[in-house]
Amino acid sequence: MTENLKIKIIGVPMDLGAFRVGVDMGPNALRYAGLIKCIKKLGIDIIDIGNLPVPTPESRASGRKNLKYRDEIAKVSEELAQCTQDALRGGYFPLILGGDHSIAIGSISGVAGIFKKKFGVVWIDAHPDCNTPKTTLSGNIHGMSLAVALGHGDSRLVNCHTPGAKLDPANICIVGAKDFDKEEKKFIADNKIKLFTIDDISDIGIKDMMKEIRKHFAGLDGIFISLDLDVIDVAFAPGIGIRSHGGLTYREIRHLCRSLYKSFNIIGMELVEFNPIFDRDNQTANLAIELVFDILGHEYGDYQRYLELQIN
Ligand SMILES: [Mn+2]
Repeated sequence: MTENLKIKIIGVPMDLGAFRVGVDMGPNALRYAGLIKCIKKLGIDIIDIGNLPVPTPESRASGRKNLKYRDEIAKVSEELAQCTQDALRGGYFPLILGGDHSIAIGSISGVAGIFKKKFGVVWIDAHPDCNTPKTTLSGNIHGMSLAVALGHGDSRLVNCHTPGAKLDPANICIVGAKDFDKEEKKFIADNKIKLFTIDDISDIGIKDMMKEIRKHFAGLDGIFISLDLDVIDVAFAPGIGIRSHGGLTYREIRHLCRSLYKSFNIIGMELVEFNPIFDRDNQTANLAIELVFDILGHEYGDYQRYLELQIN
């Protein structure tokens, strides 16, 4: 994947799908933390198309209680789908910076525009985001995006970019989930979705889990990574929309991302739910950059930052 790699950065300052202000600042905070500068140093061709326009929640009424800001999210999703598809068509690796996890509706629709149903998604997240307007407790669309990609829920969202489901339930693996709504458990079972909970990872370890994911995804043309940073324990990633204890450790999430690089033809990724308001000393932003490097098959971490300080 890294030979002749070209990256297109797409910022999506979306916070209409979540309930807390701050994740809209994610894309710019990652830029400020040096994400693009660091990638450029590798000699990789990188274009930043900037941020897609997203209305602020204060400027709108939220609409239906079980489907908040549906119209606005649908519109941004259409644009993101087009940008993602254009990036892939131009031979770029789309690196999409959220924003809350509702952006997956657009990004996965864009990937589906090129790869049809011959791609898989690794959904790395503390939550499975498998609610529908019928089952949601909060009405926040960031908890529905995976169900939408599979063709369930509000029809305007489901029909983003092209009509119907974008993803076959067999072509998804949820990794690291630990907080489920009751109806989500049923959704996962009914759709026979491959799931590795945080306890499964504790039981079998990342190595054996990866072996199973490779088997599960055999025969697909490419893999898209949807990385919700709330899968990481708050001790290592405090700058998160929904913070929780008991998530993946620093070592586990980095190992997982390096293993994904070694295992798959990764065609694009999104980083979501980074909330710089709650970050401490850029801890979460720095980790997010390291995870991007891991997924691209490059090294970046404390030691490289130390060397940069010595050299400059
Ligand atoms: Mn999520």
